[in-house]
Amino acid sequence: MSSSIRISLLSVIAGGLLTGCMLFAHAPEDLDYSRTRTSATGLYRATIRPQGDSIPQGRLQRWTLHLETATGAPVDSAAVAVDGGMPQHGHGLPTKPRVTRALGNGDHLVEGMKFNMGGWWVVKFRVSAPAGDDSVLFNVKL
Ligand SMILES: [Cu+2]
Repeated sequence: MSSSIRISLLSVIAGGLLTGCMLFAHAPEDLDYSRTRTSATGLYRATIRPQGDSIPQGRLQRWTLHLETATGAPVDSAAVAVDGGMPQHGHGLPTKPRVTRALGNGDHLVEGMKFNMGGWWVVKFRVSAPAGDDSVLFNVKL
């Protein structure tokens, strides 16, 4: 291999590393941190209400998830799975939060939420209800 080829290969590798680091440094600037969001295919509107309204770091917490249909009817009968993680770190949630019960009027209790570091998190709820299956994603910044 000639030395000029070796140098250009090295610069490609270095450039790739640099780009990777820059991706890790900042969350995308256009992220929507709204606490009310529409599900992926538009079947539901969901609102998260963290306990005490703020989202602490490193502490187990309960959330309320409010679900309604696109036309605003509360959704009480639903199976909801919780997933999430930090897209930039490639890891999931440190706990396995669960929706443990319906509280009425479209509200559902989410137990076992925990965020063990600062930064950009996503929390995804997969909803199975009579109106159909859909998922809704929230961005959370700690
Ligand atoms: Cu992380």
